[in-house]
Amino acid sequence: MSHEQLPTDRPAVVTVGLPYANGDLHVGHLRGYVDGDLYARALRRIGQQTAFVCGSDMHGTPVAVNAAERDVDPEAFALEWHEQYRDRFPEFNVEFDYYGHTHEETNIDLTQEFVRSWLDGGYIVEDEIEVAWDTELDEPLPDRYVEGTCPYCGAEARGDECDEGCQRHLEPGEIEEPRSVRTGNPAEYRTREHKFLRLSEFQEYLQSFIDRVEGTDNARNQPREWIEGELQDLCITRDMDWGVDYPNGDGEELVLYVWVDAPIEYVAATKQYTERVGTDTYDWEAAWKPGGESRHGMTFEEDWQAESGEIIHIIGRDIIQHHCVFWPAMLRGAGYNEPRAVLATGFVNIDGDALSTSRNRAVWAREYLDAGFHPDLFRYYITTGSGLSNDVDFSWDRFAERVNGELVGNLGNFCYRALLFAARNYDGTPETTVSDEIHGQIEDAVESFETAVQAYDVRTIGQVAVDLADVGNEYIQRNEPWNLVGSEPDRAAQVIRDCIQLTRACAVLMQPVMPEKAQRLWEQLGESGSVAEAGLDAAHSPPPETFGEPTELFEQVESDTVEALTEQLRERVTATGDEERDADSAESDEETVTADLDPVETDRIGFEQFQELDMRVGEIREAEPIEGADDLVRLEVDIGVDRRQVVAGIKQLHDTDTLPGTRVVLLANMERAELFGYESDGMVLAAGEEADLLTTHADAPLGSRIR
Ligand code: B3M
Ligand code: ZN
Repeated sequence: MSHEQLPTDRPAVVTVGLPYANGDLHVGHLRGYVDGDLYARALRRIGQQTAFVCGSDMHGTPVAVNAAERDVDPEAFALEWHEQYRDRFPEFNVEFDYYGHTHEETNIDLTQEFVRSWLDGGYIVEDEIEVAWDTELDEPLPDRYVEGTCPYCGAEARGDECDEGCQRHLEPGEIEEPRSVRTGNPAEYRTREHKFLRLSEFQEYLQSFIDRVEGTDNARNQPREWIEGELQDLCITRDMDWGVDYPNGDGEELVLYVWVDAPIEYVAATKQYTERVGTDTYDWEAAWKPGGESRHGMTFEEDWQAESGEIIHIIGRDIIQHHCVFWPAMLRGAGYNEPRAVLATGFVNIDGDALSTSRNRAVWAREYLDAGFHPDLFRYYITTGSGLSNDVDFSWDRFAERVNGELVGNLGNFCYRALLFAARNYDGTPETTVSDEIHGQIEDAVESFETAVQAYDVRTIGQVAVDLADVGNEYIQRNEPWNLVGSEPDRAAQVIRDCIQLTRACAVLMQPVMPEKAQRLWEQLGESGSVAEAGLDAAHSPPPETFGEPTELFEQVESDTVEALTEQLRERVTATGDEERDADSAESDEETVTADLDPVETDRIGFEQFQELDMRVGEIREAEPIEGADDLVRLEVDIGVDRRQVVAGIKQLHDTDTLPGTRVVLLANMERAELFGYESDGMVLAAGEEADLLTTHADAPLGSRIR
């Protein structure tokens, strides 16, 4: 059983996870918004009515903690960031149909309406629980106000999320050895009364939902573990002032947990979009609410097929549980439609290492623009640098390499050559029809675009035009029209006619990923309208008869610019690293570790026996915790001659985010093993209780054997 093919005649809504209004945007944030914008544009391109909505996440401790640190009012603090984001997104050609925020009245009202529906449905219970308390301040410590140890994986965690370990959501009272973030004191647990959404009521529903939701594999598979086990009720209230009040005057001192009102903003923003443009243009209820038929008495299967919109969420892979477990239950409990697809993106690494704002290892949105680069270059780089759910590396070197090679050298070069030749020799499009060969190539490209939209394959959508330009470059090179104009004018005209059609198809197909560049190319082809509004068929229709000489679409990124930007980043990271190392060594001086040491083996081995061990210098490229396994991490290790997937039991001992880029020693001829469904093809060597990873200290190339 699967969903109807896109485009459907129902309205679609594409959303991206709401940014917390609490700090500057960097390229890691931008990835999801650019992916979402590309996908929404691609949906419209295939004729799907689409609203693209988002908003700033204003509430919760992520905002309150940062505002308190600066001693400012959380509302004013969040609003300031909200306004910055609202203005920044369009600078990257991320054009939401509505960009709101969670503190707007529409969202507050709608959130309270959701809660009332849950109350009416009997989905809310009240319970006494233990919450962390700062005894010095005599105040409760919700969520990020408390830190401690994750009860599931032992990693250092925040009150409501194991952000550095197993990524699980943590309920109040679960974190072990709690400490107050405000005073640094150990926190105490105190009994308080709170409201809970009875997730267990939705277990059967969620099990059926997860079988039909589309999107990335991680979003469809990870939640199984959570919904197959016992579903813990979700505490939906907090002891805080900043947030949406719990409705009905009940629980007066309580606000709703930020993860209640945040996703509801997806609905509120769509509603506000309708309020702005009118229901004839876009009907938010058709997207979010079930159609005419009552769902009463329907099976889950009949139900999801009932008239509903196409709701597509794009999120970071760290918030899968919120979107594939809590959110569908919240929607169902209030009688709303469920998501059709959830796409969970990987993270952005910087120069091979995890992006870390605290280590200053980040490239900021502002910094990119200040360097004078066009937003469409970043959009292309970030959407096509890896598959959607994999991490993508950002480095200025690679950025320059890809822009210069793929955009300047391939796409830009092809279009420029074709247009210039056509303008000079024919004043525009030569009078002949497109050859079968090129018509077929364009047809294939259009088809892979359409298939990629069905498959939520953002990378392919972003790549199609560049691949088609490859075809064009090869074609023009092979046919050498410049040698034919004099001797075989008809053949020359045919070749250029074909190249102009390829250029036109490139403009149409590149529009979702590089909207501004596509529009410029469209105009160079003599068009005056909007390429966004021309349908996908425009890839095949003839271009205007006349147009003038073109200008270059892309500019080369100069190597001294790259060097300067790389240096700037390195200096910043090193400066922060030095400060941290100073602090670390001061700490470690205090504790001298004496391990319980094993005596040395008395059985000696020969050199030949030693040589049977094929140990290689490697570098970790990717690292991700394996869900459900207490201490396992899946690593991708580059050993020069090969790239190996290795499962290592080091999750509790290392910060997974910082592992990529680490040099290690890999036992490459270790027997293959399967752990938690993942094949482990090698073993990373480590020493001691803390799994201190073995490494080399000079520059032995990757793949060198240890002898
Ligand atoms: N504001 C940011 C995050 O956890 C959070 C997303 C809300 S989406 C409804 O990535
Ligand atoms: Zn954990």
